[in-house]
Amino acid sequence: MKRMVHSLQLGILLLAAASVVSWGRGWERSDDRPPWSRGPWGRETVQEVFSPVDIDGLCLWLRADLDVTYDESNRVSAWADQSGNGEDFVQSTDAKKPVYVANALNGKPILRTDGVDDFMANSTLSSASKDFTFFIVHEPDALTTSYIYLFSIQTGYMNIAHTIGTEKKTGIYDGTYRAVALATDNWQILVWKLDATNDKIYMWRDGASLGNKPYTELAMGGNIGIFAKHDGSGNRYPGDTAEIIVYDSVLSGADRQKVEKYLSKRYGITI
Ligand SMILES: [Ca+2]
Repeated sequence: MKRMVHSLQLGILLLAAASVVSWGRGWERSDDRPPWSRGPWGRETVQEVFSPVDIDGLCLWLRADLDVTYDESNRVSAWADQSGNGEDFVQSTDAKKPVYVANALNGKPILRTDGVDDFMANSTLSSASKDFTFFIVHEPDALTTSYIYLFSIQTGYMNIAHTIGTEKKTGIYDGTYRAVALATDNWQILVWKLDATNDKIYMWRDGASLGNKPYTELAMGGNIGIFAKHDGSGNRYPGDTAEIIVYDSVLSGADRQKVEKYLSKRYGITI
């Protein structure tokens, strides 16, 4: 009789343990929230699930599937930062708001900008670092305008495209246009690594190196704009954007690949 009680108790314990494990994995596999907002068991149970917050230096993280504020016409007034720094981007003028489009890329939503007047602003994001790594998942509609900027500070810009002769090049403007590679208008994971120690910008598209160019250090601060110049006054981006991740550090090759794999899996973009 005593042995039966023991085995009954053991069975209950095993059942309880099994339900804790499967609940924890369920949280991780859903991948609906960044890890800091998940339950503690979820984070500890499955270590192999990567999140951008796992790498030091994350200063901005915008995802079109989280914390996007839009009205009945899908016009976006706020895109909330997931890095934990509260660096939300906003737009209060209806005509300048991007449009939220559900189920646009691998079942996930995107923000669509018209290239006419749309942009979003942030006046508080700053960093003492001169090293940065940018990841932007986007698809330009067209590369017809002379200059197209995705992320702009007052002294520099992440170019999607600018015209050199008859060619459209992607790179950076740091006081000088640094054309790293030909621009393309497909869905892509584009990476800019701004290395202040070596004074170089390195770029990758879908995990493949695009090469490098000299780079003069830029400071992150002041008015910052996405989808246009920092003040929205020009060089606007017509196209779709799914996710923007920025570190104020130079990522190692292994860490860059972790982020690329994470984005590739989320959006079904082959790297
Ligand atoms: Ca507009």
